[in-house]
Amino acid sequence: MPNLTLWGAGTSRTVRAHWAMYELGLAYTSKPIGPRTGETKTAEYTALNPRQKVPLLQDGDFCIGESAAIVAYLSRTYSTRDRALIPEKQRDYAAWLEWCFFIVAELDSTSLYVMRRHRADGLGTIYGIAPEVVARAGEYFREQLRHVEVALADGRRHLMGDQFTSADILLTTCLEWAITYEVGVCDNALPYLERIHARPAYRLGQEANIPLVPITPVLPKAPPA
Ligand SMILES: N[C@@H](CCC(=O)N[C@@H](CS)C(=O)NCC(=O)O)C(=O)O
Repeated sequence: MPNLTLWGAGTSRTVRAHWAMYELGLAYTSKPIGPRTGETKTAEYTALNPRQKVPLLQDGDFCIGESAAIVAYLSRTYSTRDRALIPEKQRDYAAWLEWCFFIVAELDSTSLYVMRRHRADGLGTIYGIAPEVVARAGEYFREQLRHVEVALADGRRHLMGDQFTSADILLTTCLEWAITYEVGVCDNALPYLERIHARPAYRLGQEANIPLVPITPVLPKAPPA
């Protein structure tokens, strides 16, 4: 019986791990701490994760951070014949890895997270409000999404075809994030999202990701006058 504890709730990164737990039918303890609440900065949490970020997974005495790595680890460790979130065949595995890196590097870190860091209603008060950067990052996101549009154009149900994988978890969170930011998504993404939203584990993962207390941002101290 695994001893799994998942730290973090309330963000597009934390939901990935909650959702994967439900896809794999795993029981786990949730510690729904939030970013910028001070909870990631406690001595207890910093000892577990010096990066002071969520999500973080504890599996017994093993700790792993980075949402994409957590879902990959869970899939690799706890997939069964009926529930597997990673393809087995070597080239399918390579293609899956390519999707994961593409989504995390190009869609998340280089586009959506850049927008979040520089939007006035995001983290702009910390990293600098920069409307032009936000607009360009949105355009870059749309350009990169061409890769998704072309792939889904052949009518596949999921990124890897018939098999739902953790790459679909990553992509869905980025598409939803882009819709929230009114960047828009490509045409083929809409029926794709409908298919994904019909998954029971999707809904359960969303519910598990609701923070117990509202996240109140801790703003940086004003610079000395
Ligand atoms: N690349 C990381 C990003 C994690 C990350 O930036 N998490 C944010 C919330 S989405 C966080 O924990 N920030 C901590 C804080 O500012 O207190 C992942 O995908 O897990």
